[in-house]
Amino acid sequence: MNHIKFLKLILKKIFINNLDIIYFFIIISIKEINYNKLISPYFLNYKIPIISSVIVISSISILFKNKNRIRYLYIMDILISIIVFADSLYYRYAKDAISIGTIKNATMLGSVSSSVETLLKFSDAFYFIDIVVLIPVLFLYKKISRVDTSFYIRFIVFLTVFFIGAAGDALCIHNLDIEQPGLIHTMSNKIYLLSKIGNINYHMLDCYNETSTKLSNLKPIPSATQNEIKQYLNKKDIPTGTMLKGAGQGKNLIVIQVEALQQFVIGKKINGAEITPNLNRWLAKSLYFNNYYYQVAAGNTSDAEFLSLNSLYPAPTGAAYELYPGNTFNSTAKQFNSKGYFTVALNGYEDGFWNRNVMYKAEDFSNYCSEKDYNIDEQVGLGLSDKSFFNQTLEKLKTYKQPYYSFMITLSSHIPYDDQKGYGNDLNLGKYKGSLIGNYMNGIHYTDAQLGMFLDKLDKEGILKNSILVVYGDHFAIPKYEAQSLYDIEGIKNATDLDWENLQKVPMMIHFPYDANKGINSLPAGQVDLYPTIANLFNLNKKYMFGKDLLNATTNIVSLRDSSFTNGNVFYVAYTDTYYDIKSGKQIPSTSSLVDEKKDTLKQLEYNDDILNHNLIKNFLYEDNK
Ligand code: GP9
Ligand code: MN
Repeated sequence: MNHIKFLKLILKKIFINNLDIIYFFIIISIKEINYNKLISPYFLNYKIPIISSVIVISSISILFKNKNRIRYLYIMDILISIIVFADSLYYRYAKDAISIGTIKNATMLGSVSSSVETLLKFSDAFYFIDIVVLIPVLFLYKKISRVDTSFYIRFIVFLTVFFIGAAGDALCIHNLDIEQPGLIHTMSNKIYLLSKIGNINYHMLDCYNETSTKLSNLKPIPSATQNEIKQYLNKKDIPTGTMLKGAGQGKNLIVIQVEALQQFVIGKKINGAEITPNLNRWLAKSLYFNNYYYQVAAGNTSDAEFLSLNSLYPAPTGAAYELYPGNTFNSTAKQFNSKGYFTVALNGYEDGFWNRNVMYKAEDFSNYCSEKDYNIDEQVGLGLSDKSFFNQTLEKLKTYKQPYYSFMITLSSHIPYDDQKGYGNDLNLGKYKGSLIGNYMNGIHYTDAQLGMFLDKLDKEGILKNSILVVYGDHFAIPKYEAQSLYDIEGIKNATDLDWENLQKVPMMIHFPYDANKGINSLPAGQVDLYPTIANLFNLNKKYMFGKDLLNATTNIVSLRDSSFTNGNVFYVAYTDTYYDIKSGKQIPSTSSLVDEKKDTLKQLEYNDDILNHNLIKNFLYEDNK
């Protein structure tokens, strides 16, 4: 009896002595599991990595003496809570996980900071309640006399607990590595990765990858790997046809990248009025690619440029424009320069936004007109109004020596789309009035009107007789947290991930002089394909491009940065590892040819990252010119 009493006393002592760790373990596990519930209803079973990672973090506290142990746990609680809270906000905004790359580009994410209020939920207070409530509790807890065990004992206990947690983590990471080879290193599908290994492990892995990539980039890449990549790209360079080859030779090239122009508004009416009447009219006079996906990652607009100007994929984390301005590119402007073209990029916003002032030099534009080269006489949305931008740009175009290559980026239709009212012929939004999607429809309606006026003027001035004109959207307009409004407008019930992906298209059109070659091309395509298509039209070389010449391709695979892909019939959604049949909308099992396509997507992304990290285009061009 005495023994039992003694044992009870010991257990009570251990419990009270370690109440701080037990409390920390429970509260952090709940916060972490709650976050995982938000991001991933599919993977709720993956509690082991979450709990294991909390065990690892808790185990470190055992090394400290009682007083410092509480401090350590309290600081970790604050830190983890802030991270989980920030991750929740970011997930609601971008349906993605924060990485070091995202943080590096935080200043570029103007649209996130402006939408923080809309993203906040009352339940977010849950992440911080304990931190406040704990202050008096900790004060009382400190008063309980607890004996500090010797360091030797603490170390042994630490090792044991740490080992249990680390083993759980290692097992989960190992299993994921078998299921999705390469994902742990490339982190190409961040949200899926996070849902499978938990928030703490994900951020630790991100820190590890960031450091190890930095270190490994210091080492040269083996020449065998370089050759392998070069050969892979050389195969893509083999011509597949001569359709419209050289059709633009000697003509101007005018490219307009339109801010947040998403495909769903094309041809759509709202209360009887067309949302984009001008674009609809010009698409009918052009070669319209209606199955064109944006392929951007964290670099948004800048990624759309990077893809379209270089036919390379964006960086897996962060923005390529921020990360690789020191690289050599075989860019569109570089090739036009060597053909004697005048090359210019034009955007009415801050000179250094998205690092453009630096990056346009790397991309070889001989001229760059930014905010400082425009008279900011009217502001709509993010900056200079599209109306004024187009009017001033037209005057600039008239002064350029022909042939020229001009690349324009519009501005006004930037999220939150609430500044266009009164600047144009406003739409009657009815029930959509005041909502983000309603504002967007009116915002893009404004841009459409300005674009229409600009194109009509180019036509009237005779410029289009001697120019190839390309217009496309940079990325989504409706963020995933507003997905329901998009489904409602499209009449989609019980939406699946495929429905979401089907809507992630942007219109792309090529207009030829005298409206030649007009029609619709439904080949699955993406922004990475623009440059090789232009290369065919202007007889440029197609070297070191991941994309395909859309005018001479009969099949195509569109790979997205998170390693999702589509061949036009099947869509592979990487973040749930699911194949969908596009026509029936149903999930289908994987086949060997789908697995091959998946492998090819992963290979391309890996090669792309090697090219970016080791500046391989420089080596390739150097070898070619030897
Ligand atoms: C600014 C514009 C905005 O010039 O391109 O970029 P975004 O926020 O859409 O990435
Ligand atoms: Mn944009």
